[in-house]
Amino acid sequence: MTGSTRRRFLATGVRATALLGLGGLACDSDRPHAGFLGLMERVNERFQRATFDPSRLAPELPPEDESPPDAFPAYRISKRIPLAPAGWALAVGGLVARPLTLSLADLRRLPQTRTRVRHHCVEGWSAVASWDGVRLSELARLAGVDPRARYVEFRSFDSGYWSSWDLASALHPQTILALAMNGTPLGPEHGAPVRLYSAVKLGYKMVKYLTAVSFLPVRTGGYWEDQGYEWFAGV
Ligand SMILES: Nc1nc2c(c(=O)[nH]1)N[C@H]1C(S)=C(S)[C@@H](COP(=O)(O)O)O[C@H]1N2
Ligand SMILES: [Mo]
Repeated sequence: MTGSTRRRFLATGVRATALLGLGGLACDSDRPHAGFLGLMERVNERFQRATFDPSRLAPELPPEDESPPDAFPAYRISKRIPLAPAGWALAVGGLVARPLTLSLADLRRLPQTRTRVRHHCVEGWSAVASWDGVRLSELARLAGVDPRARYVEFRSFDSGYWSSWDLASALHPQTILALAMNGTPLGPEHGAPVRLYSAVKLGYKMVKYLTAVSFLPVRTGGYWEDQGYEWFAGV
């Protein structure tokens, strides 16, 4: 499959899974991934994990492909723009040898990487920006991730929005904690002070307004994932 065929195939899959999942939700609101649909979701995760190639880089786009700033939609679940609480710091923990508490200044001192790829939202829009920040693999190295960790959970101060990822996608070289968008510090619309950004996932996996990153032995869920959206959501 070519990249674009695969993307179209996956996008259709995501939409189908979302619809099926929401149907399932109506029957069993406490356990959206229970029963047959839960089984299908697990089969889907296995398939996606098996076909995910952690060494394959998504093509980086040239600067001229960047969408004008007002053409990059901002999306969040809170009615008002969430503002970082006083004394904000990012907690990195779970199955790690050295739990970390990182201020924005700490994150700025770490090696910075840029990624510029197309952003895909399941609501039907896409846009391009460049994102600068610290590779999640760098944080994993600093914290000393335990070999028993297989998943990573991301929490935020945006009405509790959260998501969880497979470890391989989280450690992909184009998965970063972004501090800047299009060369300027991240604004409050796009997740300041720090958000997750990645070339290998759909928009809803990239948690903005981060508070905590936890390495875990088991898979958890997420704000949209618990409402029936596909959990793996690879691009
Ligand atoms: N905290 C938080 N992160 C979030 C969301 C959200 O509502 N809250 N929305 C997700 C969705 S659906 C998308 S498409 C992207 C949008 O990022 P943007 O607002 O920078 O365009 O953020 C993702 N991360
Ligand atoms: Mo989205």
